Amino acid sequence: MANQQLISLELDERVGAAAERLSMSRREFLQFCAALASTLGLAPGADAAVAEAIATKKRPSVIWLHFQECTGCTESMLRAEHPTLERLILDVISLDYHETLFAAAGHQVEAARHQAMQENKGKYVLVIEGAIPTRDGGVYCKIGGKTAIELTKECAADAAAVIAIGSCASWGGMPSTDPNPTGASSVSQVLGKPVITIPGCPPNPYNFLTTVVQYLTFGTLPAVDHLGRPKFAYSRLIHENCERRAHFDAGRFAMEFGDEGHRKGYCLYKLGCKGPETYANCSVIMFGDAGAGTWPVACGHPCIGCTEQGVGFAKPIHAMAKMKNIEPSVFLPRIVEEKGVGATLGSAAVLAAVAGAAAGAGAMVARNLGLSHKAEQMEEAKKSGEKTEV
Ligand code: FSX
Ligand code: SF4
Ligand code: F3S
Repeated sequence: MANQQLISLELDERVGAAAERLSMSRREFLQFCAALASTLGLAPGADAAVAEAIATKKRPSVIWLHFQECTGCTESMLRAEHPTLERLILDVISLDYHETLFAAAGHQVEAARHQAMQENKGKYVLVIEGAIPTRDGGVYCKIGGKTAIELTKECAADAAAVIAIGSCASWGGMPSTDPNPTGASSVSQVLGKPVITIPGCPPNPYNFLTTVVQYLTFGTLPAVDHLGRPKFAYSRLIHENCERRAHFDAGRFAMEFGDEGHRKGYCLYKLGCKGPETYANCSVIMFGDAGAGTWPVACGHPCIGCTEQGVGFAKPIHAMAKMKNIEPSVFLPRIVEEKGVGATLGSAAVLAAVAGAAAGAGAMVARNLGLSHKAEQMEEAKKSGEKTEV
């Protein structure tokens, strides 16, 4: 059923002005707001509230700090290839302090931070990008004479919300990799309390935008899991919604980069894909609004688990993932049985792997996947013995 409230906004002048600012048509703007509302899992009718908020509400002041990182978060958020996304983020927030994007420098910049904090006391959103070095009193990252630890505490004191953006700020990320010489720590470790985390290296701009839009529209923050990750984005394993999932279930794997299976788009599990143990929505929303195929697995690279503490930058890229949940998504196409015995044996392997995963036996899963590999060999043998079907 069409949402009359949203449709009626198409004639609203405020919506017209917002759409013009963003170089969108009014309809595109409303469609985008509806998509954001449905990403958040909001009730019907909330899309109109989102559209009105983006079009009319005062943008929340954002103080954005940079510590130990590569600036990839900023690159992906605010310098996105696709101009609409970048403009939208900058239209939804008032970016009052950002070291990378500021034209000013030195004392001027520090003054701008103090001013923004004073004027928006208790109302601003603090975004932290990068890990915080804690060893040796935090001397490994200083800005304007203050350590990252001091700046984090100072800026968090009067913030309405703290968002740790990227894996570095969320759980230490790449800088915290063993042996972690600088004592790189997460924002919540330094503040001693939970914060919203949007991990990913880099994180997906939509997950940040959606979080901020919820705050702008309703003054609330999204529901989060035990690691502070918004549930709308991090409650499903990548493996549950992967476009290569049917190949996994059928036991069809790429065995080497560039081999036939890789070229045919088979599952990357045996090349070390960490999708089965990584919670994120990359496989569903992709990256950068640049269309289909814009996420690691679609490009032919295994997921390295960049959003997942203990997986990304911790497990070797080629190590096989631990299976957590191997129920296939109902949204994916079923296995095509007539494409050979691989499907039958592959399905058997999956069933056996369910038992293995339930018993927590990694070796069992590996053995069962070996069975899938056998299925592959049988498929090969079948092909070479018979005429190839088109
Ligand atoms: Fe880089 Fe951000 Fe990775 Fe870290 O993203 S993309 S190293 S998560 O903090 O800049
Ligand atoms: Fe996709 Fe990786 Fe799962 Fe294969 S193992 S289905 S490539 S997420
Ligand atoms: Fe990261 Fe894996 Fe997504 S590497 S970007 S979590 S597909």
